[in-house]
Amino acid sequence: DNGGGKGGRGALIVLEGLDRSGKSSQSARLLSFLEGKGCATEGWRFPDRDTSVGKMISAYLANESQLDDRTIHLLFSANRWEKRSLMESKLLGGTTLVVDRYSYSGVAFSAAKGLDIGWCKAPEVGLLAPDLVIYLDVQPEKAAERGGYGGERYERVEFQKRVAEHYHSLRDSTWKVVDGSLPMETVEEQLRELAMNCISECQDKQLTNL
Ligand code: DGP
Ligand code: NA
Ligand code: NA
Repeated sequence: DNGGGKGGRGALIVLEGLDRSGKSSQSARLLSFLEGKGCATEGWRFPDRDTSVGKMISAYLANESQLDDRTIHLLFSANRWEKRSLMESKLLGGTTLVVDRYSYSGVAFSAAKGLDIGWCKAPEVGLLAPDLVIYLDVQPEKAAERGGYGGERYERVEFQKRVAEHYHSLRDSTWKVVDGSLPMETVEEQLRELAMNCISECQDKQLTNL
């Protein structure tokens, strides 16, 4: 049994948004909802700080190490590449993945530093394409008010504003923008509906690449 998928593949569902947009709590809520529905689901997140590449990223974000902008960009991308084959086998085996951040973070955060967008996108080409990208839309100022930032490298309002602009330019047909300033339960309800529709629609669709 591959769990609720009626033999079809799992869905690749990505949550994107600024820091403190509510992605992590909403991912967790969505995950337990889908599990409760008997759907084979796993929650993933990028950066995956547990791998050796992820540990380098984590040190960089904590300002414990300094890396050239392009170097850290490629490490974030490598961190997604090192999980690609596992991601593919999970999806083909019928497991839906709810992923907290993906390639769009990669492009938006690096482009916000002034790197060329085309250059930023290039290493993402060939990673698995999401079936659904849910963008939690929160004003940078509002996000900053939410209990403040944790002190990591990118957690500054001016920088997050530029990230937001780049996110907006990345929207495509797989994106659904959800107003992340609505009450948590309302956001949660919208995510449930988007995810359930996506899971049933993509069962017979082929996996594609970015
Ligand atoms: P999180 O663990 O979701 O709080 O993400 C850590 C920080 O790293 C957050 O500020 C977003 C940023 N980030 C996530 N993915 C990437 C990426 O691929 N490239 C860059 N430059 N930044 C990223
Ligand atoms: Na963060
Ligand atoms: Na998060």
